[in-house]
Amino acid sequence: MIIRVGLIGAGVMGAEHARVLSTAVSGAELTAVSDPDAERVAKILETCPTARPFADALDLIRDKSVDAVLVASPDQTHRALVLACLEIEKPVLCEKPLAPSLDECLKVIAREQALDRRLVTVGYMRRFDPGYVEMKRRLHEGGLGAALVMHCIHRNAAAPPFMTAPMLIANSAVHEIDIARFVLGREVERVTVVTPRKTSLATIQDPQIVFLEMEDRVVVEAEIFVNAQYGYDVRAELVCEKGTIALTPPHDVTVAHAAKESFSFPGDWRARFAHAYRAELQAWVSGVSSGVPSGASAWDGYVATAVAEAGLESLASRRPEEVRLIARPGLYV
Ligand code: ISE
Repeated sequence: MIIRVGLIGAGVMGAEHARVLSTAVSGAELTAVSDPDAERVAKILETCPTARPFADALDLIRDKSVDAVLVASPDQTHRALVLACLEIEKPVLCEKPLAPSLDECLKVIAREQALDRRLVTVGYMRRFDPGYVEMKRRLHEGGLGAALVMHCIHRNAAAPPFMTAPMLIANSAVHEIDIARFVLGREVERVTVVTPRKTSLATIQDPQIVFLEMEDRVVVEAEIFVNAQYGYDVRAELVCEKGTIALTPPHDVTVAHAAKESFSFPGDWRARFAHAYRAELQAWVSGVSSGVPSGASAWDGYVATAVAEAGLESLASRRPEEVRLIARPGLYV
């Protein structure tokens, strides 16, 4: 069975998803692309001749040549597009965040719950990164004892000009929030954002340190630094009672030259998480075929936004802020 995918959003992530879907995922075909920027669409169509352009994203969602929808458009468009998919019960993979505000996320959850069927997947791709998967496995295997602290580093070489200080939380730290929940299997109770001296190489408050106090008093500490200059660098170390589990930086080779040994950092998240993006898309396509969903659910998307919202409050108040979640609906248990 071939799943015919319609892509909404032909920017950086949309183009990457189109490339991965048509070159590295089995059981799927890109049949439709929509973006207000016709040039971007044309660029994708050059390499994906099976796809048709759609001027209107809602027409794409409703079209009979589309079995499932991949949303990679700007964050503020996510809610309406995901709800339109749910309206006609089409599976949808929505890039993170599910929606920028809690109200919007709750609307999606309510609609999906009313259908009593999981159709929404949120693109928290790190859940498919072999390093984090192994970290989770080793922790839950039990030999290292209980998790105590998780140290995370999230550095980008340079933020785009539209990046604001709150976006360090809402756009970047959400990955740390989601992966901490995924690895530890615990919810976040309280968030504190601390702002160190800011780099002179940016106008916004950068870096920021995010502390997540999880259930059972496990603490996650994440440095978010989006103008770190030297490359894209994501690290994590989980400190347990009897040892630690750390990600090893993925690089194909180390070069010994001129009395030094070195390796290169990826330019951005597409290269660093290439395996995760491919595995996420493959799992989604396979899940659409089999009817068994995988990856982050709408509930996970809601929780990440709720924790980020508490983080934004803390950024403004300079105090720890509580995370208040609704009771987990039965569909997501
Ligand atoms: C970007 O939007 C992403 O999702 C990347 O994974 C993240 O590392 C980056 O900081 C964000 O800006």
